[in-house]
Amino acid sequence: MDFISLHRRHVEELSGRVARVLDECGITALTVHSGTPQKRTAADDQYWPLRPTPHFQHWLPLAEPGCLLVIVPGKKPVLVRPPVQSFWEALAPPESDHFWGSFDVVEAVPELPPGRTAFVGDDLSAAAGLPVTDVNPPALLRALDGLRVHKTPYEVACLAEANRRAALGHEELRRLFQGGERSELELHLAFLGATRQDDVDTPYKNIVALGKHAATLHHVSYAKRAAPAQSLLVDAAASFAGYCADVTRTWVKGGGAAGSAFAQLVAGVEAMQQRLCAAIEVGMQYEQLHDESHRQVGGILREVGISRLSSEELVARGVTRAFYPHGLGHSLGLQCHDVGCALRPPRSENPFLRNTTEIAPGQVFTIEPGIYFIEALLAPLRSSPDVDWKLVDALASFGGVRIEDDVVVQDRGIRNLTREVLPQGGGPA
Ligand SMILES: [Mn+2]
Repeated sequence: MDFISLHRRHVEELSGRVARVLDECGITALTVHSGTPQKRTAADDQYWPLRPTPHFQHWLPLAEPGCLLVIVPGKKPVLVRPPVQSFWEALAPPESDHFWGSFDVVEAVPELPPGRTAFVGDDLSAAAGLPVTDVNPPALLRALDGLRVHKTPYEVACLAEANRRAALGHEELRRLFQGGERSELELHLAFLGATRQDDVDTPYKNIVALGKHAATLHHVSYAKRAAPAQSLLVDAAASFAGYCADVTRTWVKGGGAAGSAFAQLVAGVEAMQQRLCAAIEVGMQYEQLHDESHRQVGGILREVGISRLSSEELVARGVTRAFYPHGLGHSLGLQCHDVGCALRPPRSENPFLRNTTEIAPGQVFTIEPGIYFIEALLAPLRSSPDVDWKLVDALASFGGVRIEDDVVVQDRGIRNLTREVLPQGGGPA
């Protein structure tokens, strides 16, 4: 189905769901503001590019400041799009025109029905001039966040397109890494070129880490000079119509005993990531899958020879948490760390887990296990005789491995949006 029809159905479905939410909250009409550019510093007159309010983008991919969406149940949504006054800068036109047909586009705020009208948006000063009764009411925001957990077919198509674009960048970086010595900055710029994105267009700052830099989970301070490295971790993606892909790949090259041990580690994480994807079932707690990933990390540490303890002991003694400190994954959509899937906090031993939902059809989330050599986390274990510290020190120059895909939960099993366009999760470049 084309994007025009998919989007029309998306707005129909969203209209019905929002009408129910408004009714529950006793609200008659909803206004959603697109946002206002933020100043980079108070001292100068430069602004960050607009990141539209996600609740606005849930309806349409328009990244223009000062727009207002007016939703009155039973009526066609109205888009208030004030004429542009600035002659200093011109707004980029939307990349695709598929969404216009679902809205009445006007220049001034229409008359609102009597009753309560809610304002939803980041810029509270924009609410001041509007005839609204409720500004960002928490119960309504929670309910609207909840609507974003279940993705419509339109949203899944946008996420699939974002993955298709991200794959072009990952393929290019794998090729460049395999071909010779490159700096991280050069690889970052090559990713932008291959995906036709400016730095500000990416869904999150590209993570490009050669060698030991991969031990920094969010390595974004790129080395500017080329240097020899046997491993490359790239956590970078693309977006489409406001929807974010989030993809990580880890490549290895060269030989040596440590090189082959690291290659074995990458192969272990790749196989484990695929087993976890295959284990996803409707009705399962996401946190249960996260716990299973720790048992499997324990198994890999044993297989590679980092420890002779059983995987159960490695989990119980907290060893897996030193090598794998982050969560298995998070909800994905209009935000890279999307809302609505962490309504309750994780158990205390999983402090960084951002998804604690029961897995349900229509959810989109990442599956991204990893194993790293982070000295600050390993230092407290150094006195333990149960870890082969010589091997750990030899592997530390590779930094670590992470493999991340974006998956859609279906009635049975999943659709893996990333593997459809990027079949390999990592391994020899
Ligand atoms: Mn992620």
